[in-house]
Amino acid sequence: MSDSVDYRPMWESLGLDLAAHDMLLAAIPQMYTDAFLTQKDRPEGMAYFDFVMSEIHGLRIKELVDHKAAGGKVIGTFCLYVPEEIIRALGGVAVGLCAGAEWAYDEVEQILPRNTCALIKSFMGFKMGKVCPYVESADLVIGETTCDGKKKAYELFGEMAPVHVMELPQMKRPDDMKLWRAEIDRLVAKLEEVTGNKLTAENLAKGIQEVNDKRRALQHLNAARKASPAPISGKDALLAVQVAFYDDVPRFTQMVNKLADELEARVAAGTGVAPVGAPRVLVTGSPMSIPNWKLPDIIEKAGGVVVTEELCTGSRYYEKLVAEDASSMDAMLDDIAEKYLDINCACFTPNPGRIDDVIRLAKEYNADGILHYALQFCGPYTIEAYSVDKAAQDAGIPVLRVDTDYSMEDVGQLQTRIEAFLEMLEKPAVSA
Ligand code: BJ8
Repeated sequence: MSDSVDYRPMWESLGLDLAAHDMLLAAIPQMYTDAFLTQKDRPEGMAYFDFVMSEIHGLRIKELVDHKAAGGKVIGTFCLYVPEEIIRALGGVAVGLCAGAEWAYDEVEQILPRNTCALIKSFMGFKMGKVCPYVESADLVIGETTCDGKKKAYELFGEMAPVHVMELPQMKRPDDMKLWRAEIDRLVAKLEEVTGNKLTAENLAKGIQEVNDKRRALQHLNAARKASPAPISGKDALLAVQVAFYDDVPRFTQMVNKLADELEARVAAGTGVAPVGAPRVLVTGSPMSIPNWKLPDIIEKAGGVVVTEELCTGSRYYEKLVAEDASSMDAMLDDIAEKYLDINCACFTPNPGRIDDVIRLAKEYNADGILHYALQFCGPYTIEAYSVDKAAQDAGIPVLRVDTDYSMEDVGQLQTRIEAFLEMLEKPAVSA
């Protein structure tokens, strides 16, 4: 955090618990330095992300406060199914809310079962502990009926903050699409009420284009990761997607495109972050919110390189775009409904698209192995791991299944398992 600006009055005005927030801010820099700043041969373009991270509770929050002072609204989200295009079209700023670290679990476990997944406990803990300036800036939080844990937690969250829950179908039949399309209309009505603005074909077309540009920039960046040696670490690429949920959209797009250009030049020059033979890993499963860098960090410190992520903080976020050729507002909303229902979250049944994506991405990115990561007590991803494993075996790709949470207690054991997995993936040296 910048030393020259005192953000404490701003945090106080947002209602943060300053003492608890100080403790949180004291922990993150060491974690960040250890995971990111110790990496060798990082692309220069990562300096922007280092800066964003250093100001994630400072300058970015100041921007949100200024936006609100000018009459704008901040809308918090926890899930990929919430259409950011509509929020932007109505003059709102969408922010992904804190859910990647253990916080105030003692309080959380007073109201939620201990065996609730870490992501849910985390977002409840950040709210109950009053340490997340994003959630405290939000004029509205949008929830969704994805997994049972989230669905029920939003009822409790709604007692502490204004929440609007979107009903997400759990299947993808034509009637489900009708329900989902109606939910999009309900969201538009709610956001119009909160923002005081009216959705039009013009502002929606702009929202669609801006968010598509952001996703295109991430596609551009990630395309470079197909190369060997990989021009960027998995940790840095993950960080770029994590920041996509917080940052100003046009600025982020510009900086990611700049980084992607640099990666193209690195690929052309054969510059990598890991040796050519380093085991290439695809990571798939539950989302990884800031500061959950645990698994990519272990993989890369053990000599592997993560080359792609089939995650909500990965390809599920940037691979698909909203069509840009609709001319009426209704047709644009149809396109938005279609694009979002096409996300392959494990909350859906059946969910063959995710399995296909994992295998396709493993091939496109030349992954030597797949690490399936499920947050402990996450039923959808833990159960779907079986189908991913089976499809990968059929495709001849080794899989390591890891169930973990945000604590550091199992790091030693995970290191041992991951090192053994990477050893198995190492290609035999070609003799002369
Ligand atoms: S679209 S993955 S962001 S729901 S890890 S809370 S599923 S018990 S986060 Fe998710 Fe949207 Fe799907 Fe993506 Fe429940 Fe599992 Fe916890 Fe989860």
